[in-house]
Amino acid sequence: MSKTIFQKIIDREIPAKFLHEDDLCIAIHDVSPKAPAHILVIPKKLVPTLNDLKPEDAPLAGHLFLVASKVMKELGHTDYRTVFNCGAGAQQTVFHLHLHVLAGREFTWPPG
Ligand code: IU
Repeated sequence: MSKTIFQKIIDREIPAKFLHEDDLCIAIHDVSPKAPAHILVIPKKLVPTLNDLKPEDAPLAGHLFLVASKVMKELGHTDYRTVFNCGAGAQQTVFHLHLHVLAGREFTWPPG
């Protein structure tokens, strides 16, 4: 199976702007930001979608949110939107789990 674009970023085969890295995940700036701050928190483990998370991944899932919160604090944001797009019908385009975190503008609800 060919590597996802995020796996190539994790493996440093293609560049990205890193904000965080640890044993479980990375956080990078989205290359096409939808807000003044738009980061992606990406597990190193290849989990294609939220539907593929297993009960044993619970600590990993929680860790993604803690890293999101830490990075946004470091960037000076207390108000932000977190999004997992799950499946093509929800506009997921990269099938390697990632948490979007967006900040720095007004958001509407419900999302489009
Ligand atoms: P999605 O939820 O799968 O649609 O989000 C994929 C995101 O990955 C999207 O916001 C892209 O702008 C972003 N991205 C990136 O940051 N770097 C890349 O090389 C590619 C996509 I391809």
